[in-house]
Amino acid sequence: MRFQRVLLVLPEYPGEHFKRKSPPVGIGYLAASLKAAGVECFAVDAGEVSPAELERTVRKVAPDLLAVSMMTFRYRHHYTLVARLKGMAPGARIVAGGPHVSLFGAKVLEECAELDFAIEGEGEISLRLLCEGEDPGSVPGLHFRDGGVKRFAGANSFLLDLDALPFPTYECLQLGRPHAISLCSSRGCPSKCTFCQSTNMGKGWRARSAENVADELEYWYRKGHRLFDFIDDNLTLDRRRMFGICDEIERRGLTGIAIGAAGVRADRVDWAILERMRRVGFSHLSFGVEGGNDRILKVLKKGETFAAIESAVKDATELGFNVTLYFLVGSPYETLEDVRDSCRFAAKYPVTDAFFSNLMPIPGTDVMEWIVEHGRLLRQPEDYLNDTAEFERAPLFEGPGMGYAERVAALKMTDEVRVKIRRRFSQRRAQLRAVELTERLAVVPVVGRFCSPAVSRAFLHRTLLAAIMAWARVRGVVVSH
Ligand code: B12
Ligand code: SF4
Repeated sequence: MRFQRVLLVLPEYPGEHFKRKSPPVGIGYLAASLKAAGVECFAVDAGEVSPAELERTVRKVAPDLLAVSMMTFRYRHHYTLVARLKGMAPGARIVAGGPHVSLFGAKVLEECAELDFAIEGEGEISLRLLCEGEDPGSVPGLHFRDGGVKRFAGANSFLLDLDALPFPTYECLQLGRPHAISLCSSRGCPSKCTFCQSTNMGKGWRARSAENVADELEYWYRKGHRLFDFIDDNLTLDRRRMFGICDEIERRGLTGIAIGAAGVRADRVDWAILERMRRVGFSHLSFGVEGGNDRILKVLKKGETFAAIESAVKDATELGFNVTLYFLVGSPYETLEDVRDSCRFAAKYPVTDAFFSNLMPIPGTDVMEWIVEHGRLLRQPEDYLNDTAEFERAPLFEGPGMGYAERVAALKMTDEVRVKIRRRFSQRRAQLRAVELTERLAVVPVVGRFCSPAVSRAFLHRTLLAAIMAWARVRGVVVSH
């Protein structure tokens, strides 16, 4: 069975969640890989179109394969979407992939009757093979139905040569001009944080070469893009590679860019590397702090010391980065006093923002096991994963450290701290703008009111030059230019 027309579908995430500001990288990679194999590829973000528009798109594209990307978060909504898609295109087959499938495998086929296939792990090769008509039994990571019996083709190994992948393409998404371009320069994470579900990309860290990363940056740069976001979990794990990326950005003259990096581990940066990054255009860094002291970091198996985190945040703010900090509220054994430590640290340095997440245990993580053993779930995962919004503040479990009331108090306290931090940042930004404007007004002389800044700058330049030459003549110094 071959598939020639594929519609990639991103489900909607109703409610208050982290919103995507840039195109989805996973979809971009899948589209590029299918395109390279000659498969016609389209994409739609169900969160960005009305149900009627979604249906119109499905009918217009008339795909023979619908490929739905799934996170565990809101998974029941994704299953409903699959059922709706089946109704819109009864003749098409449907395949699911993404973190939810990597975590639950065959269970996804069991729970979602309308699904024909599910692919675990990275989809570039497996989805292509499925479309090319490879026998399902030999497509790595593929779960499929064979005469009513569910079968698994075997584990999908992680891609090692990431440089060999074509750059992601977003043309099929018809996004208009995206706010920023996301870049994924490495995959996988060797750390063992107990709250994180990072099985999707594996424990082995795999990286693209500095040249290949810069090639992609330059590719987007030449198309006029200037805002970039690295979405890696561990952008700076290999120090030499990070310096290499900075060198390439500089060597290729990619100036006037602003780059953000969400996944930077504090113990993997120092002043030298941060300074280098700042100089070539990195402007925004996010650090996962999670807890306010070493005791909590140890419980979370964060694998770094609080001193390392503090040093990185101090350096980054001194170097003028916009810094966002991420904390968890309600970690195992965390007390109200520990949460106060988090709040004190969040307010200590001039950061741009600090997020305090109400810890939402994801199945498959150590935190979930801990709760089952030592605490008490206040709501069942299948409920809160499907009806709780990311920013809701009702505690989902309790355990030694904090009961329900303390958790509510802790979340309220962190909300207040965040308001203060954001207000402080707005004030600082307003002050900086005021200074900038005053300087600009000082540069543009009175004539600036009657002509363009360029003309007034030229006027100022000539006047200054004339003044310097007059001064030189008076002092008997010869000035030439
Ligand atoms: C960037 C990012 C976001 C962005 C954009 C998400 C997006 N849909 O593009 C934003 C900020 C919006 C976001 C939000 C959330 N995220 Co997020 N996010 C990430 C992050 C850091 C990178 C994702 C990425 O682009 N990876 C690189 C690409 C290449 O990988 P990929 O997207 O997984 O796609 C590959 C495979 O999964 C597979 N695949 C994907 N889709 C499909 C579909 C088919 C049919 C097939 C065959 C294969 C396939 O093939 C792709 C290519 O190899 C990951 C961590 C990570 N390292 O992956 C977390 C991650 C995906 N997020 C996670 C979570 C929990 C969330 C949130 C619920 C809240 C939160 N705490 O962050 C919200 C969800 C709300 C929402 N609106 O999406 C979890 C998901 C866990 C799970 N089991 O579901 C992850 C894994 C983080 C973690 N370690 O816990 N996120
Ligand atoms: S939280 Fe970050 S560092 Fe920790 S395991 Fe997850 S991806 Fe790795």
